[in-house]
Amino acid sequence: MKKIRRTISFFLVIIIFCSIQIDNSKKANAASSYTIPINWNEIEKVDWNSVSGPCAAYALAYARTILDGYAHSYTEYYINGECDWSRGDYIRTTASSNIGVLKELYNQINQNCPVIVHVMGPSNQHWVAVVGYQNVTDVNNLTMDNFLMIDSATSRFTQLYPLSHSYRNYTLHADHAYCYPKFSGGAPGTPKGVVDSISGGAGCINVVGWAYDQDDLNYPLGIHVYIGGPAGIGELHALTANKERADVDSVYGVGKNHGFSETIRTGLTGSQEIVIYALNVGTGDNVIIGRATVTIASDSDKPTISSFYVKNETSFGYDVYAKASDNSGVTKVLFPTWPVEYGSEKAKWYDGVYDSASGYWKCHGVLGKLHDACLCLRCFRQ
Ligand SMILES: [Ca+2]
Ligand SMILES: [Ca+2]
Repeated sequence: MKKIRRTISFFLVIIIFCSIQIDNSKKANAASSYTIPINWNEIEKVDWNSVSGPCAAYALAYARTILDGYAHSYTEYYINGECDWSRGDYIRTTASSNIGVLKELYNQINQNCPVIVHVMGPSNQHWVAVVGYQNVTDVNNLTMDNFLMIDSATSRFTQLYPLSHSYRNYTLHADHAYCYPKFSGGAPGTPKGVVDSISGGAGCINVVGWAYDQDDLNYPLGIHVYIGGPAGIGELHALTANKERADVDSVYGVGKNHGFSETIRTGLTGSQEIVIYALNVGTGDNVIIGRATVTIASDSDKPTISSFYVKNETSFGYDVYAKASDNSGVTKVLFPTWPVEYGSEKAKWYDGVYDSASGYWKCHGVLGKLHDACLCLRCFRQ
């Protein structure tokens, strides 16, 4: 066996592919912002509410104008001194808390649905159309500052203001009421899901969230992440929502394994829109569950091998261990080897197996075969 070793190459190169074990300390903490596409020329035709009373019908007119692409008058919805939501195909509902309202706003805006929200001013109740969000870093800690509204109570209604804008001092109305179109949320049976975070890193993005489909709670739902725009425009990356999320189960009672948490490598850099879809099974439609614009830095830092060693030597083979690191994590380590008499053009590549307990990548070498004989004991060269 010693002879075999003398006749083989002692050079071994490791190639490292980056990404899964992201270094959180170096991850850009980008905030999410998104505004529904709006035809402002049409919104201007709706005008502002210069009289007291029909603010709800104005908010509905803004929302329908955005959805339909042409101007609606508040008079279409203002019947006998009341707003008739059904005439705009909107439904009124309530949440049990402020955060419940804000989460629904976030979800609906991601689906390009303007939401009409009941607020309270210093003296009067009021309705506004919420059409965007900004600076969202945690969907579980949304505030009114995160949302952008069209407010019929000002002649500057074509300017988006934060829902909590100081000139109005709005708070969410105590009844937690809001309205959205009947079709929002997709057809019956459409998956439900939330993206908790989307962030950009060096040569990668990181996405965390969950989704399930009521039609088959045991099915690990497909998640499509598009980098650089929505489906048809962006770069597609397919994930599966099958990681444990006990918190989702405790709220919705749908089983624990509906989460996803992935770092995704990409060659795209700079400011990029990320759009995330949950893929329907059974009845319903695919649905957008999150979107954000993040900054992706180029990754010019190369991976390194910090240590390696050989263990378990026998007359049949041995194990090689290597520790690798990179600024955006490591997904794969390949161990190539070749007999010295043939040269590196005969190299054969072996996948290393990652051991999370030790942090080392392992590859098993078998002595006695042409290629498998020579996983090197000594010479790791990067
Ligand atoms: Ca379904
Ligand atoms: Ca790197």
